Amino acid sequence: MAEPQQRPAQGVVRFYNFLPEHASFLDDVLAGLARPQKTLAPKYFYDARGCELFEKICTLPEYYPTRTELAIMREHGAEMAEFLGQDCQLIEFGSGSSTKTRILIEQLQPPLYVPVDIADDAIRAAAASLAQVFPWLNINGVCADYTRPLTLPEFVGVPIRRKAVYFPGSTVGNFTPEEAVEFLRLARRTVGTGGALLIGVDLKKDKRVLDAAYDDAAGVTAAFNLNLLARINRELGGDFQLRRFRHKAFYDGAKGWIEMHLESLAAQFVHVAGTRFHFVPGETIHTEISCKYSVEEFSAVARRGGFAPGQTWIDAGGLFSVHGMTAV
Ligand code: AVI
Repeated sequence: MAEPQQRPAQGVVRFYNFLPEHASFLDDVLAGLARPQKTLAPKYFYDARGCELFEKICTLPEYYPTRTELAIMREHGAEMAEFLGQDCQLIEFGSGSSTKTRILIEQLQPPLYVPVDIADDAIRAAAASLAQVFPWLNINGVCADYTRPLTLPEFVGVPIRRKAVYFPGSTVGNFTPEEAVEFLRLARRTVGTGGALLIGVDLKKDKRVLDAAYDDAAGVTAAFNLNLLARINRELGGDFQLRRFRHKAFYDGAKGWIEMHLESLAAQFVHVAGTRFHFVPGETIHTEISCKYSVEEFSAVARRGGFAPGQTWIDAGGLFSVHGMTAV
């Protein structure tokens, strides 16, 4: 466990909202549904209902990533803290509500913790519960889209030797490899030369295991995917009939990623905010990819993003990896 130089008895908790005033959900939906391959961005899965369903996914027997990464964190959290070093400001991309984050904070004892997420209420809730568990922790909660260039607020008066981005959950897999390189370049700018990255990455494995993880027997992932249409109905006045679409997910070995779609079961018209969209039977809306990497493949992506591979931790079953890397 890293020994902090001076740990305050009571940490300071602040919030910043850097989201643009103009909500882009409607623009993105209209543009995505107008494309030849209809598309909706996976970041829109996570309204309150979507977050609830995702929490459920994380506990499903078929969905191994969450429990596997958690076990890796439990076993190697102290080594990860050592890799990051003392007085390391911890910047998490994602709300920071997970048990993995708690393990890392417990081990690292960072002088400042900065959760960055697009969902303001998720940031506030996570900060409130972390402040209870770690009353000494300074928190700068930032509501922002971390896939865009970002200047984080300073926190004066605490010693910071290094900045580290923590990006658990294999959320990097929801970018194409090219997008992942771009994302890592942004993360590299955030931490600066000599800064660090601790990132969870799902590994390549048997197609049957992957297919089941994204199309579970209880239908929770299907409900999660379909909730995107329900959200458009709720928030944008859409008229999707959910029973006329079905969840479709499969691992494409050639591409190295899971593809998730919503497939139209009939010829139909759907309206969103007054714009009409036509579907033929079998036509799909592409909603997500989830890339799976070998350690070597991800190391190559990271190098292109400006990070040198350092240490990698993997579970005994070879399902999931966590990489500690340094910005060069
Ligand atoms: C958030 N992300 C890493 C999940 C994944 O595994 O790609 C999202 C998810 N989609 C369906 N199940 C889980």
